[in-house]
Amino acid sequence: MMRTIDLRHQHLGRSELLRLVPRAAVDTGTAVERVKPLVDAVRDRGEAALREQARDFDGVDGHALRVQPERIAASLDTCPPEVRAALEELIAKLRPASEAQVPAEQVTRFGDGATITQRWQPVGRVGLYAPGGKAAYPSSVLMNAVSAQAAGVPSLALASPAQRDNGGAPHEAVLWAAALVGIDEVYAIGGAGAIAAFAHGVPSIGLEPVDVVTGPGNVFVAAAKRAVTGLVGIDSEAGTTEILIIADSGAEPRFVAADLISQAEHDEAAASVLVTDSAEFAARVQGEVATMAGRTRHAARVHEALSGPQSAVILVDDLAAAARVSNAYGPEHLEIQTRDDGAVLALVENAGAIFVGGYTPVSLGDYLAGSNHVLPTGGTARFAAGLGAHTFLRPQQVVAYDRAALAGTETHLLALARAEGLPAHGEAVSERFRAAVDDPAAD
Ligand code: HSO
Ligand code: ZN
Repeated sequence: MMRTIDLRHQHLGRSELLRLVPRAAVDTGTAVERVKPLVDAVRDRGEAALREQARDFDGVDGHALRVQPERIAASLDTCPPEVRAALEELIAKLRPASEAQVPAEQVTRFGDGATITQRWQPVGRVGLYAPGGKAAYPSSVLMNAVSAQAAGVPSLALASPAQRDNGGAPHEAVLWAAALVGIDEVYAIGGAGAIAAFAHGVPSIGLEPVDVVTGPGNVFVAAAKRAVTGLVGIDSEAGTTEILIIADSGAEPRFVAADLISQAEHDEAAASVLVTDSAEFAARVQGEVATMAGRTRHAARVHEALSGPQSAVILVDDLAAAARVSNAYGPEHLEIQTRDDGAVLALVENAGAIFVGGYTPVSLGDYLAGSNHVLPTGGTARFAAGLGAHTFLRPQQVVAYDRAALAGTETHLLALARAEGLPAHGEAVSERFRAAVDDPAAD
């Protein structure tokens, strides 16, 4: 079902690998032109524009744009107990793992009276977007919300499209997640309009502008995030999900096949890639995929994803070559199932998150590992990290010198000020040491 790319007996450089690895093309740039008028309309006309967009895109009219806190809490009455228990377990594991992402304050000293303190300051207010329809994932709401809370963000708002069959409120599962994680500011606003509302604020419904917008969405949500970048920060333009598995003949073909299928279930454009040094193992995985994919609930979607150009089985000479292919691809999710996982892991550079061994499937990370499942896609793992507490933190350097320490810098500082032709910079230091000036700290 998956096409085979044979890279054996070739010594390919990084740019050749980049050309050969399968990759879905997404054109966010074109979508930006389409969403720009929607974003501008919300900026200029606020609530009226949001109501028009809800009518046009969600088929909902006259609903409450802000969900009452009592309604959020009451949603838990409809949450099956086993789902509630699982969401609570996810929160309990996400919290410590996210808090561990907050770096400790670091102080650098230059002698007694000079310190640079590196502190990590949370942003003040965050807007979390949760898609509706095909992708109403309470797990993703928690991944975003717990990260922001672990960072210490004091104000959190959530938006998700109004659902016609839920009285104009967002998807019920989104409300469960909000209730369990403690978000009481929720808006029934969807798509580009929600991103614009977060960025610009909507005074008539009490929606204050935010500093950072995060959360997954379709290409139009990604485009809207790009359109408001600069005015606010964003997490990333998360694209369609990807899994790349490095496996050798010591792995269990059924495990590998099941994991390739699990991510293909998300979307027809999802990418599932196996990289192996064993043609025989590859054939066994292909056999398992063919049997298992036919039995799964979303068989048609899985079939389309696995047989699409973005998915493939890649044959390589050895596991070092497998790691090179993976590094060129920069997968959102990388699984390693080999006889020596540690040795392969040591060769891995680019990946959103790495799942080691036959008993660490990506779906564990999607739900209950305690790690975050909002990860860089489309090769952006080369330079970007997954979502976490750090997404909501800014490093700030706090500089504090006393009189003696400043005096110790004067000669060099004056030399640099002269060299740059900026004498007032030097004066700002020399002025403090003129005879007539008393040391304010001395009395
Ligand atoms: N695999 C998706 C996340 C997800 N899976 C949510 C299930 N629910 C992108 O990492
Ligand atoms: Zn998933």
